[in-house]
Amino acid sequence: MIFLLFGVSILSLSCVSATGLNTTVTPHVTAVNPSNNAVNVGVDKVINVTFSEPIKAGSNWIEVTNSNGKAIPITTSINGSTLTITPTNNLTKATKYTVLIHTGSITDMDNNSVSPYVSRFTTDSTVPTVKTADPANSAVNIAITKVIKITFSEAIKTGNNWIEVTNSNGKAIPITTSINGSTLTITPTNNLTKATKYTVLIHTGSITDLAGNNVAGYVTRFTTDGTAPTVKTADPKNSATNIAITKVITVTFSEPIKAGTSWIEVTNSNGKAIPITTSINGSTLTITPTNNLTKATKYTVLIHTGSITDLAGNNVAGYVTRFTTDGTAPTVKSSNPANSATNIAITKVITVTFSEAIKAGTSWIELISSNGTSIDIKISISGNTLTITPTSNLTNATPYTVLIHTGSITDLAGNNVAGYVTRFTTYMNSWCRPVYIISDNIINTTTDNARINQIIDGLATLGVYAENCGLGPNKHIEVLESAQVPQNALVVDICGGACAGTIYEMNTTWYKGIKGSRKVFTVFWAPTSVDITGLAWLVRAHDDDFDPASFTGLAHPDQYMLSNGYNYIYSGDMNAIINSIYNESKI
Ligand SMILES: [Ca+2]
Ligand SMILES: [Ca+2]
Ligand SMILES: [Ca+2]
Repeated sequence: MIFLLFGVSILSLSCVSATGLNTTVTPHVTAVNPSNNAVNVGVDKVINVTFSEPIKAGSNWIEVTNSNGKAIPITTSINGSTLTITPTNNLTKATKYTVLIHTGSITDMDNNSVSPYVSRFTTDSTVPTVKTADPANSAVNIAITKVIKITFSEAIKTGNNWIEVTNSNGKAIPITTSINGSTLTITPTNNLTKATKYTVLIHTGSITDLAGNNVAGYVTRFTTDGTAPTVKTADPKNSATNIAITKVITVTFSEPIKAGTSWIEVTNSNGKAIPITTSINGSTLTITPTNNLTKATKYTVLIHTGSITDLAGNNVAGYVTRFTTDGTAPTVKSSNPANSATNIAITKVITVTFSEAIKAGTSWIELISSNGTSIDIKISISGNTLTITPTSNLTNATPYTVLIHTGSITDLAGNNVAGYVTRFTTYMNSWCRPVYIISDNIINTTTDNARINQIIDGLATLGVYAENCGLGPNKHIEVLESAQVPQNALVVDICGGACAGTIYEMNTTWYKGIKGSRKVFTVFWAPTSVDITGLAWLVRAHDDDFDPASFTGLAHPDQYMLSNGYNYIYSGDMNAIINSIYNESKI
């Protein structure tokens, strides 16, 4: 406990002792600013003298004397170990000053006096010089709104002489000047004159450094913009074709421009000016026709001399550019389904893509099924694409035709698409052929069609698509010659009687050529005058005009048909007939 008490005492004593150690050491100067013998010192300089330890004012005085040995008025202050000497007035330029710290004027905290200390410096005697001028000396093509800037080697202030900017007649133009740090700004009161030589005169004494050292007289010259603006680009380019009728014309110049006093025109192929508005942004002239242009028409853009000038007022030379609006009809690039596509879903939405953006014309678009029925559709257009949406599901195993009539679609300029046709067939069961039925004139049109329709309905319940291709003596040939009947079709010929010539014909090269890969099945609707089943000889019918006349009949017509790949049924029973067609349709 006693040791600890002593420890506290010792700690306390050691502080005293530390101070005590300094008690015999006099403070001395460790730094002075301005440094001893410094030159070019600012006339507003505040002098700082730093000591080796904290100080206080003593009883003697501190002096700053000029080159005449005369003390100048000062104030002093102390902060820690630093003495600050502030001259009451600005110093005199190019003058040697002496700082005198007399013995006893400063002491440390123990009243140890500073040794006498002397430091000298000389104030600024260097004249400011021009470092840069903007515009540079002899610069050309200077904007008429140019603000002149001259930068000096040091901070400056206004002197008592004048600054001038004279034009090529030697006449001074009105200006204002301002100074910021080392930069002189000269602002002409009015726009300069184009293509004119100007002289900037900084007379000796008009500018000094902060010490009052005069800048030497300085002259710089520049010439304002005398270069006419030229056209760099035009859009549309000269002689461009196929230009949209909504085109906005832009012409870009070599420099910023403004409207002149002459006019700008756009004329059509009759030489008649169309209504336009013009606007300018920077170096770009925009010409906007008030109305859509006319398709397939040659237009001329005329920029008359004096209609456009640069900002200095230099006239653009007259300029002409021509272009022709869109005269190209849109063409079909693709359709979906593709032409002749098969197995298309009955929910399919049809799209047709054109070579360019399109719009609806005045004619119509149709979707027609193979029996000639026009399907209800909705039409929409987006960009290059026409969309045809059937309002209800299509029918399976049915060929459809899309008809884009001439004039139903145009490009945005109004050029008509040429008439276009594309076909597709909807989904067919993979296990059966679509059935196309024709009939002789057997009873009468009503009964014959009713029979066919009953067969179609019966097949439909079995999942087989069938359609009525008509009645008549030559329908069995017409159906094979029809491009609407697909090659995978089962063609059903309903006959009211057996004809030797017709059966014979089925094995001719010509018949097989029009038949292609289709399958043909014959229904002999009983009762007929003869059933060919097991018949030894089928005589040529009296009304059979089959060539040659020497053809008198066909032996074993049933075997002839079967051996040539043609099945038939002799029946008057509707269910039997439907079932036989159903079996024939299976693949
Ligand atoms: Ca200077
Ligand atoms: Ca120019
Ligand atoms: Ca076009």
